[in-house]
Amino acid sequence: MTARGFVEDFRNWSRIPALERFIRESPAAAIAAQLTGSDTIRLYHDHVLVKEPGTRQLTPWHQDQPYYDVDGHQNTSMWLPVDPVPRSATLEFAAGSQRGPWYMPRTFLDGEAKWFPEGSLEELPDLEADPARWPILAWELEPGDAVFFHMLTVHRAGGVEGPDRRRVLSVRMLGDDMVSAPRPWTTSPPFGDVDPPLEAGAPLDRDVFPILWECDECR
Ligand SMILES: O=C(O)CCC(=O)C(=O)O
Repeated sequence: MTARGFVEDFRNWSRIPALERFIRESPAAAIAAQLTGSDTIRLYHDHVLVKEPGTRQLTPWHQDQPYYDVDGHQNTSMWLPVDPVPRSATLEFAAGSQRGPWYMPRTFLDGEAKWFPEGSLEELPDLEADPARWPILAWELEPGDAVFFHMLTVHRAGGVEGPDRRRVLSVRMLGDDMVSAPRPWTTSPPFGDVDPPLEAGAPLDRDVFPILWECDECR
């Protein structure tokens, strides 16, 4: 998907060996196991997010899980930049928002409700209007740094100033209590190719969601 200078791509691990190697062999999945308290970590998907130089476009406040087709709480996304990311262009998180509720997912450019029907989920609160309720956390990052966050954490990212690109790999990972939540709409990213399809509440036991990490006693 491209929105002006914001270029995204998903689910490339099975056709790019270096990406698959990184996802399987880096410490990311072991860190995800520790953070989520899980015995097993599966890959949900990889996601590349590039902001070309001078892309002023903000990524607006949102949660990720309402765009997906998974339920459960033991999950995390790693966001790993390969360029230096100044405070103005980094991810910002509303601390505590991972406890829920789920907020209405909308298209970033025109605020359209393409997923859950209008009125079926709460709208995002005005976070900046209530800084005591919603402390904002954000870090300037160097290549090799990474932030991990829950798929319900409300977050946003700034635009990019000047001549530099902001290239990021995100790895979305699922822990023990995560199950399939089929949707009647096309999710972002789409998983219509999962064969055979998963029932609601089923573990994500398919080759497209490989196990990346298991505790020693679970092997
Ligand atoms: O990289 C960005 O601008 C937004 C990232 C984001 O929303 C995410 O990784 O979930």
